[in-house]
Amino acid sequence: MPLEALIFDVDGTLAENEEWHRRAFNESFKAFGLDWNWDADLYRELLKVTGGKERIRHFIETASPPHGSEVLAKLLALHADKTARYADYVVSGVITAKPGIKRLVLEAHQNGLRLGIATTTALSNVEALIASIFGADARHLFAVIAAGDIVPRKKPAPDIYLYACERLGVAPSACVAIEDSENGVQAAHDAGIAVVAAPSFYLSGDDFSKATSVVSDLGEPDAPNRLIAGPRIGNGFVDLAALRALASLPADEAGRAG
Ligand code: XBP
Ligand code: MG
Repeated sequence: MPLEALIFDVDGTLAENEEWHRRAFNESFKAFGLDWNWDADLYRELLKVTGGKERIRHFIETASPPHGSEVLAKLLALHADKTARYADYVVSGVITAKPGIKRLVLEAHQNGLRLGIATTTALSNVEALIASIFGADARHLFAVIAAGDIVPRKKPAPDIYLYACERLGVAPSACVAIEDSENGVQAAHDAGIAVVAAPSFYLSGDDFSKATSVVSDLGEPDAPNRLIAGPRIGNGFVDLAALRALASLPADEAGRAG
């Protein structure tokens, strides 16, 4: 099937940014008078639960921290505070794009592919991040931004990818997804989409066996990437030609769910 669309995950894929989410969560806990701290090891575990609100709820239900039930009653306010703090980090410019992201998005857009985003993070976070990476006109690069609570079941459910495909008007088999996590790969795979995975810092220990190809990052012509698993795509960097070749693989070779 000819490649018609690329769908990008956000956190850990466009940027190596989970550390800034973690800091924002901890700052909000403090601002709400909570003596909670999500250190890096705990956060790696908690990232198995996608969505910030869902992650806080899971933490309360499994770790029984002090004031848990009070926090559940003001979960939306706490999460809104965290979102505002994360946005401040994005606007400050400390969060930059991962290798190859800008190059691939612009190449695909210039060549008429449809671009989408499928993420569990809040819409405002996505808009802030893409504006920071691509500039004020960023919104026009992406035909669809599927984010946050737009679907009731977050990744690893395939819903957000199916929603993005429907809104893009393309069949899943005509798309390639770019992901950084097991949950994200699972979601795209179960939607019937071939996936290129570039594991992010926190999620490098995830199981990426459902991805078509696993690379260290998307690479640049002057900073080649490393193939971790699956068929080689591109020669040191992932470009449109490489993704077109990957999309034309038969479903079994591309590892697409039928
Ligand atoms: C990763 C997530 C998000 C972020 C926090 O999203 O699981 O929940 O950690 O963002 P992605 P929110 O699908 O882009 O990898 O607090 O806005 O949920
Ligand atoms: Mg991600």
